[in-house]
Amino acid sequence: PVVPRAVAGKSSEPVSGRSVGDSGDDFAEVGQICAVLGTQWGDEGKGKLVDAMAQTFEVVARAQGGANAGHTIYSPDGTKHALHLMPCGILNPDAKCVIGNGCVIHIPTVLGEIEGLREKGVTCDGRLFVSDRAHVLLDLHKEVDGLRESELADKKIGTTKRGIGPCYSSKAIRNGIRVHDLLDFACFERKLRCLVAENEKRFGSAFEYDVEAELEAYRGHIEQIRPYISDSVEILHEERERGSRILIEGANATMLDLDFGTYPFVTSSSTTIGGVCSGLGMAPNAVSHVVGVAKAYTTRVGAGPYPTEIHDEVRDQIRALGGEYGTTTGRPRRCGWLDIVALRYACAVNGFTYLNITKLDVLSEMGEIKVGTKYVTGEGQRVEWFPADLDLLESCQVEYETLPGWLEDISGCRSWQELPANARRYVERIEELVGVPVRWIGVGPGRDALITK
Ligand code: 2SA
Ligand code: GDP
Ligand code: MG
Repeated sequence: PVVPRAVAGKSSEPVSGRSVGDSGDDFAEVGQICAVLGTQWGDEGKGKLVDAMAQTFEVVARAQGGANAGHTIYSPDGTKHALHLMPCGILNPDAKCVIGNGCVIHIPTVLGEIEGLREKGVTCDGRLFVSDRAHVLLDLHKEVDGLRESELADKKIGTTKRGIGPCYSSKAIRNGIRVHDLLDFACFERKLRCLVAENEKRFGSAFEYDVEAELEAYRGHIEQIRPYISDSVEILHEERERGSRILIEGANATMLDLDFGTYPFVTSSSTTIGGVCSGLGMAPNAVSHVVGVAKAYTTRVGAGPYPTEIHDEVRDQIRALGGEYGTTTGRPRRCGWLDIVALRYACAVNGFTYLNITKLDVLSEMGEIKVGTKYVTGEGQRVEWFPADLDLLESCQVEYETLPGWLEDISGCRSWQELPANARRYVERIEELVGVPVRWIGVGPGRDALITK
């Protein structure tokens, strides 16, 4: 693995400054195989970085998650794309895209995305590979997701109701249906009927699911998805051997990880670096760099502890300026200040070699910006490591550092030098607090609104 640059010191002088597109070798520093992962509770802008980086990669792969993810990207002509299962690399017409074995795939959603892209002039034919080892997420799983959430009454997780938890449950309990099973309809039907019987037993008459309709629909879906079904593990291995650059697109984020997140208020996949290896059949020593994407503030959708959450009008201001509404469900996102305790934890778990700070432009109207640096318990004890105990977390107060804002529009800045001194100081303070270099800074949703530091 390539050793990252040292963190720039405390100097407020710019260390370098070129904007994306200045040279043909942007992102060369991340080496052959790079993973881009969320550091917070999702929606950090992973899709945008992946889209920008993907222009120089031969392969872009998703390792986990399903259509719960929502990645919004814009092509240079301004066309908006909200992708859910499709890797954001699809906008590079020369890139191969892989939906890996660790994903849970709602086939009609993928087909819908293929069709939607085709209507916008983007073809997936011959360059989209859907893993035969991935699990098929059925409408049945969505129905179960809704039923489980209803049962939780006032303790709901706040899932996207896309069937994610139930599909990964089927996988773990070993009665799931893999993409490979679709190639033998009798086998698919047998396995599906087993799942139905199990859920009828579990939920009784509340389980309202039309198995015949889903089976019938799959007769068509299977023919449409068949050309894309592949052994993605073999494909990725061959591409790696050939020297192709492979970009791995994370979905959801560290604090939603099944193991490391705020369990049970998490998603059901491994959203951290371990999930990259298991979700693609990628050896850990093959990954040259791991880039963590962090919003300049934080957001969260769904329930669960959120130490730096803001409850006053500043929340509304951030939500409005940042357009903080779910890409998949349209739900308003909870908003808060940057949380250094959580970010340090994410850096430790994932081994980030670089950070991308996104949406810095959204803070441009703030006179002062707060950064949560420590948690303090009711008894006055400092908590500097993100705790497993959610009660402890809920009872903690956050200690903040306040930094001056810059109060000017930065959305047109394309170099580090162009950023106002206080904006640079904010980024440098983050580097100091977490000890990982910030390499890219997002100042707008467009592909070009990305500063290389
Ligand atoms: P699930 O559906 O079982 O994965 O939900 C479990 C928790 O994970 C959260 N989660 C997300 N959080 C942020 N963004 C996500 N994707 C969409 C987006 C969300 C949307 O890009 O905006 O549109 O609402 C995402 N997916 C899952 C979820 O809120 C639960 O807390
Ligand atoms: P993801 O799930 O991490 O890919 O993020 P989402 O796409 O769900 O949400 C991020 C939103 O912020 C999208 O609407 C992006 O277009 C937008 N976005 C990404 N980076 C920036 C940025 O630097 N500035 C602004 N203003 N918007 C951004
Ligand atoms: Mg998202």
